[in-house]
Amino acid sequence: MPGLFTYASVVALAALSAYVYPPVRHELTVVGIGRAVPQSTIPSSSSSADYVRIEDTYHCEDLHHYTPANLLFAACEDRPTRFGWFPPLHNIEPPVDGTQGSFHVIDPETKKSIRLSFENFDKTFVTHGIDVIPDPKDKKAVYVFAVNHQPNPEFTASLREHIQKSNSRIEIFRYKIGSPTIKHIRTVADARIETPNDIFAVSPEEFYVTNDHAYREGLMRELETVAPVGWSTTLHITITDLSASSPSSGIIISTALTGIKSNNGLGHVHGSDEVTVISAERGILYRTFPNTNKTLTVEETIHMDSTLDNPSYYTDPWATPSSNTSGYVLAGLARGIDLAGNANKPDAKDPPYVWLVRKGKDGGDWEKKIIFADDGSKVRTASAAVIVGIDPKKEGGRKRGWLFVTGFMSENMVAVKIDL
Ligand SMILES: *[C@@H]1O[C@H](CO)[C@@H](O)[C@H](O)[C@H]1NC(C)=O
Ligand SMILES: *[C@@H]1O[C@H](CO)[C@@H](O)[C@H](O)[C@H]1NC(C)=O
Ligand SMILES: CC(=O)N[C@H]1CO[C@H](CO)[C@@H](O)[C@@H]1O
Repeated sequence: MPGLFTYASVVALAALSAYVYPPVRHELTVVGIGRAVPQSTIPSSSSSADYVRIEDTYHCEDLHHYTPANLLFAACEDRPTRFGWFPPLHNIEPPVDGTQGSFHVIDPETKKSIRLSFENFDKTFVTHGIDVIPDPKDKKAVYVFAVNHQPNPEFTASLREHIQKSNSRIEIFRYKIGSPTIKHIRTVADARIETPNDIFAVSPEEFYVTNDHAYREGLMRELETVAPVGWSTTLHITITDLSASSPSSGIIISTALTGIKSNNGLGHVHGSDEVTVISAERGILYRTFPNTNKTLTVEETIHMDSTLDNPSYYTDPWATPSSNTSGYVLAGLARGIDLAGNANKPDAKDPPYVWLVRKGKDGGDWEKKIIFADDGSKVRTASAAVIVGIDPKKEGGRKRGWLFVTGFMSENMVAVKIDL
């Protein structure tokens, strides 16, 4: 989830330093200053054979392809509550009681979305990043970790000054593949989990979570947004008791990574212990690896020309040494600069970009190509994108795939057939 750009402050910063400080010039490109709204890469004449608008996918922010069962998992708000209450976008009107988003499972073949109902969970659920990992004890089940931006129950319209407005936390669920329900296992909450954004689960008892900002609101938050500071953190959490009923018990928390500006989405790379970390506002992908003490060390950085969100990794199942389309799939905004002004506007359009970044031939430089763009009318914003490959035998030998794109401010998810 990209953070907050205050239009006036970014413009002021731009005017002051664009010609003086080259890194700032790159940041201006990243947030899209001077960039026109892109044309949609979805052909206007497309049929359902190559473009599908997926029904019942309102404000689904994060999306995962769980390959063992070939299912997509998404966490969705289902209703327009984000325009009032969504702390990551600094929309902090006191929310209506009992707002509950949901998980959806989507079959990539039929492109039908099914809402799961909850077992053992009737709490407010304001969705954000998720992760889905196999249950090591049951091949037919997964654990689903999800950020929940619960409001502080004491925050009301009449009591809004000097109060911490959000009680953001992590919810852990278990899901039997094929079931219409998903079961709540426990909640994890701690004062150090302040502005949680995305989750990287290692096992049912261990995960990483990003705090996208050090400050929830106020002047320091504004400064943190515009200044070249790396105040965000990634935490490592060990769960010593998966059945603890108190959200703060049975956990051990340590800081795994610091020094990055707006660390945001986290991603897995198939067959590797890499933890991919994204700086949303700076458009940088950090390839990090865990140490034995669970801290993360950055091994490589890849700079992109737009803001970014949750990374995914596509493993080409038909890869050969001479034809290999595996790479990072990165969703972002063409004009991140407009986001703050649009964050509470139901009718605004925020044009998305999706990049595929792969290692060049013979291990050379990273090749970065835009595989999807829209003017914001078919999909508004992009927070996650995944590729589900198509067997080249069905496409006359061509490497193609279905790209699923979701946006944190989008009324629906789309699926579009693309060349890889
Ligand atoms: C963790 O291990 C790394 C790599 O060995 C080391 O650089 C770092 O200082 C250690 N951190 C802590 C908190 O022990
Ligand atoms: C395809 O490329 C990825 C990333 O460089 C690599 O990990 C994988 O082993 C390659 N696959 C084949 C079959 O060469
Ligand atoms: C940690 C996390 O939630 N990252 C995920 C972002 O979305 C991709 C695509 O589904 C996942 O593979 C990542 O694990």
